[in-house]
Amino acid sequence: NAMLTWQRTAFHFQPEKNWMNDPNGPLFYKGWYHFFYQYNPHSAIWGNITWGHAVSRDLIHWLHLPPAMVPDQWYDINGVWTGSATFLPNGSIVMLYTGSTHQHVQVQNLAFPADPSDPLLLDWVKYSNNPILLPPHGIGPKDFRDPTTAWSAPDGTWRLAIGSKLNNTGISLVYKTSDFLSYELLDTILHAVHGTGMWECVDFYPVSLTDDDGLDTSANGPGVKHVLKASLDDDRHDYYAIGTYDAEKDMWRPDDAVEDVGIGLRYDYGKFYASKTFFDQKKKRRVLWGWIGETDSERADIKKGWASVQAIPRVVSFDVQTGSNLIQWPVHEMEKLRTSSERFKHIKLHAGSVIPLEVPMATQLDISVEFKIAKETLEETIEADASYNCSTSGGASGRGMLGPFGLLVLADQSLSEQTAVYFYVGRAADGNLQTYFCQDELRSSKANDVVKRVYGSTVPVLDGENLSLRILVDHSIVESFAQGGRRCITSRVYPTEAIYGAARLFLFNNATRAHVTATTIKIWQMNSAFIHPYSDQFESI
Ligand code: DQQ
Repeated sequence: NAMLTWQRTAFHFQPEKNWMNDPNGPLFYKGWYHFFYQYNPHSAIWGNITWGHAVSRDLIHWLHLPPAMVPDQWYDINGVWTGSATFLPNGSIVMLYTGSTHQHVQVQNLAFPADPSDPLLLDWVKYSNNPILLPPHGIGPKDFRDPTTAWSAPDGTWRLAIGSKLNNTGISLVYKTSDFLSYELLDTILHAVHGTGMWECVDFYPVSLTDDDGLDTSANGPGVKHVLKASLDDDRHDYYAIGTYDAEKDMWRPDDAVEDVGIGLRYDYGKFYASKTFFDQKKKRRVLWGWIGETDSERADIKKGWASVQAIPRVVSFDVQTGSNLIQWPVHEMEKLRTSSERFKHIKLHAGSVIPLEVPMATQLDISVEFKIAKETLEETIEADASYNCSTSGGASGRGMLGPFGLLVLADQSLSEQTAVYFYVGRAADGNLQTYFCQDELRSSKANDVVKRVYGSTVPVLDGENLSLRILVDHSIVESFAQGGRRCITSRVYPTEAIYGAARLFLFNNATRAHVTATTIKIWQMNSAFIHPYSDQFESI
């Protein structure tokens, strides 16, 4: 059971025990970051859904608080499901959430802080006239959930979006309200994508084209684009697209129809779902929370007494360099957990080599590496490899001329267990180089009840750029960022041998042709975050 204990994370958010899923209503209020989440207080599997609650000064160290809302009304007795917070101009908070009724119908409800002067927002009141919205005509009673944060429209009233589907078309409905008590369904929908199924946890927000600062959800105008995100119930990934919001018509259109919501970009190509952003007024940034589920068995989860973690909160911004994707980067506060570091320079990785990186411990790490492929190898490689696909490639053991190369994390000395994070470079049909970023879990664990995959996608690499990786290793989670956050991949892994002091770290180059140099390597040991259980003494903070 030392193995099961080891799997608990040190700096990724998780409750003290039991089941967690979606992030809910994240917000910053009177000096505290609030994080609510879908929680089962009674077991390590989904059910009895309640809003768990925790607060933090810095998004890293947390105080657990009592549940904010429990299923205790006819309109949410089968679950206090996902919702979002909206700040009114006077600074007060409106919380909208989905309730699953006594008849399992999905309805929308309203709640507010019982005592706005309490920075910890310990008590929540459900509105006496709940539910405020029932599934509209033509929408299935179980296809109507997860209200967004509201934004203000040019006419001075509010808008909010709710995900649904019509046949197999994923859609986002839009409602208009001036007081959050009565609502009007607009005849136009925000957006629809054929074949994408039910849209869960829709998120809709502006990004600035001119600077890195985040924008308030109501911001619009020149120099602003809008991101629409949907969590696809059918394939369990979070898809976003960047586009233009017409505030007069209440419709959004993707910049590039091929990269539309549900068929184009994902926030994360690994395990990452039901995410939600909020605007952090304190640091003028937009922060993304995402649920990282388990990929072991329910039996194992019950045995260990808990399930799921949250990704490290990520700052999201528009990538001005490519103009076609977001940048996601761990909040800078997490760098406070860095302790000692190891630095290496110019390590040559000959084709076919594996090189150990000596670090004191390899289970709580923040790793950053840059790679350079020798120019000659690039020029002489004519191989057309346009059809490479991380997921079907067979992973890090498959060999091509220019890849795979990267790191092996949570590996044991004999490499019998290893999680590979790597690049693979191919030549597309048009003759240009195409870079793929992949994460291979196939050998991550000897346990036989674990789902193991190879995840990944192409990643944009601009002229003159080196290839770069940042990898957060935290016991059973590997969260990786390529090219400064243009693409992300998160894995849950369950090593049986590569744990505690037996965990190792390696560089590898499994290419047949490419000589690769790891030009700079920085590896930080990471402290554990303080995660405090709740006690009444916090009420006096
Ligand atoms: N989880 C919630 C729903 C949401 C789903 C229920 C997404 O509101 O659609 O726990 O994971």
